[in-house]
Amino acid sequence: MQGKTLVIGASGQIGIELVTALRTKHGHQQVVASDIRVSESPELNDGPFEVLNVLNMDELERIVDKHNITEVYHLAAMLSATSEKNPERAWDLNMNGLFHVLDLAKHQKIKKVFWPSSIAVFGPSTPKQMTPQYTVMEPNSVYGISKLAGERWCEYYHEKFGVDVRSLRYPGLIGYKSDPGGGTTDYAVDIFHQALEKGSYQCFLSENTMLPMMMMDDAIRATISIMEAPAEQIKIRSSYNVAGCSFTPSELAQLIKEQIPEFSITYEPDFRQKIADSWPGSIDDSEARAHWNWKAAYDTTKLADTMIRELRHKKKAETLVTR
Ligand code: AKB
Repeated sequence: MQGKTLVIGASGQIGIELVTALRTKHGHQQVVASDIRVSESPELNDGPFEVLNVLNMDELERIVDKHNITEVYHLAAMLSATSEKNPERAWDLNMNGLFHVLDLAKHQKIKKVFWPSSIAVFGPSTPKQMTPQYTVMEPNSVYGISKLAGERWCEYYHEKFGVDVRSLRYPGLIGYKSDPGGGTTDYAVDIFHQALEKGSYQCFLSENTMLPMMMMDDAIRATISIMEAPAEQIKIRSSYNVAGCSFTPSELAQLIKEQIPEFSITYEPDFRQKIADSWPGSIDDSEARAHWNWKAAYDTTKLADTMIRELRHKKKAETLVTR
């Protein structure tokens, strides 16, 4: 019998969209969604769902056995801003969750693992523009340190134990179907909601903070592509740079103003500014392009247009339902 796929951390920003995409592709019963809490999301509840704390190894193993899981997308993690406030919990979740999944793969319980890394693996001493795959990496955020350590462990488990683990260094992810939580790049999603609801936004990063970002459709496509690529094409087992587009808050605000002329923005940088200042402005993803044919489809203008159009539809539909 064909094994099933388990998505851990399915209620998060990527999880909801990834589960939907995987279920459309492989069939609803083939993809088990899981998260630490019961989900109210209709997208997750139209197929199997399990409550799972990835820090509980016995539970993880029980669910893997129960559903005959052969592939795991392990997305449960604490993001950059929340991690700064809870360093020990962040380290525990981000590292031990990964070890549990890698150990199951080492013992052949599961055959393939996806684990997300982040542009947070880079630090203030990393070259800022077109940051290459291989470069100085001295992250100074709790989240970045955990992601860099995770990358080293992924490569180690591949080399030593033959674990088929694949990973991407996600930039900030921008989508209209699900909300981010606890990240430094979250402003670039919130701004669209506030622009449509209130016509103004107070940004927690300064106006010229350039960061790498990616439309969620691109991120889901990259994730599924790297998992489907033949093993010999995956030549990097730590994590691949992937680029979408790069913009500053003021550039994004300008694009929003073109469609919502009354929109205004103010800047009140907080502790997240320091995290953002330590990250690259743009990413060189030559290896991902060469090895498994990666190419982003969304530039900043297409991203902004899509967000505004889709959020308008969504808000209109919500108003009709509540009437
Ligand atoms: C965050 O801001 O923490 C995340 C990330 C870049 O990994 N979106």
